[in-house]
Amino acid sequence: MKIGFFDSGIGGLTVLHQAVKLLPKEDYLFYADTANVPYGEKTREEVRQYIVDAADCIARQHVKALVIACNTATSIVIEELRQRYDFPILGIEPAVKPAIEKWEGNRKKVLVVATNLTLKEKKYNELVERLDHEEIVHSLPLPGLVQLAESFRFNQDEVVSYLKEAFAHLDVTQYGTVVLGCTHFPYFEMPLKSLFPEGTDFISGSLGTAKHLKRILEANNEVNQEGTGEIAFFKSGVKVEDAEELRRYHGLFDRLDDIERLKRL
Ligand code: DGN
Repeated sequence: MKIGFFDSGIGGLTVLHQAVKLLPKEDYLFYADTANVPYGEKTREEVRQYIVDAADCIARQHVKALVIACNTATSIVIEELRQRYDFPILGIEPAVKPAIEKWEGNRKKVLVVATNLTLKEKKYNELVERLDHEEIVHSLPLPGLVQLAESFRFNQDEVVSYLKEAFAHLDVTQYGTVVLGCTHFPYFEMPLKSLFPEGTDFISGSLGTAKHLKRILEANNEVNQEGTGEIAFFKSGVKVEDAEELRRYHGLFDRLDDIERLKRL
C-alpha cells in the first residue's frame, strides 16, 4: 500500500522529499489541493471541508498512512482525521520546541513564520503558551511566499524584495532561530538566510515528520522493502498524467537537493 501525503499545494513536497530519502522503497501518493490553494487566508470552516474531502479521496486509494504535510491543515483538522480513519495520520507543526531549546545556548529570540491561519489557530497559540516561558517567540505571517511557490516564482530578487518589505519593521538581528512553520517555506531558505545575520538557524519540521513516519511504520511492521519510491501525483482529486507537469514536480526535489547542498557549504 502507498503512503499518502497531503498539502494545499507544492509545500508538502518538502516533507515528502525527506520521507523518500528515509524510506526509498515505499510507494507514495502526493495530493495537492491546487483548486483551493492558498489555505492560509481562508476561513477555518472552508479549509476544514477542503481537507476532509481530500482526505476521503486519498483514503479511497487505500493508503497505509497519511501525512498531513501542511501546518495550516494540521492545526485545523488533525484530531478529526484521526477519529475518521483507522490508518495512522501524522501532521506537522511549527518546530517551536527545538527553537526554544536553542535559546538556552545563544540567548537570541525565535521568529516563527507561517500562514495567518496557523498563527491564529488555538493549536499554535497553546503550543507557544506552554513552551515560551521567557516570551522570546515572535510570529510573522508570510502569505506571499505560498503564492510565489505555487506560481514557481523562485527568482531570488523577487523573493528578496517581498521579504524585505515583510521584515521592514523587524530588527532581524535579535533572532537566533527562524522556524519555517509552513511547508512551502523551505524552498526559500536561501533568500531568507540572506536577510538575517550569519549563523541564524533555520529549522522546519519536515525531517522530524519523516522520521516519525518511519518510526510508526517500523512499529507496525509495515515498512515496504519492495516499492520503487514511485510517486503518484493528484491535483484536487485528479491524477496528474501530463509529462511536463510531472517533470515540474520532480524538478522541485532537485531544487530541494540543491538547497541542502548549499546549506552544507
Ligand atoms: N503549506 C501549508 C502550510 O504548511 O501551512 C499552507 C499553505 C497555504 O495553503 N497557505
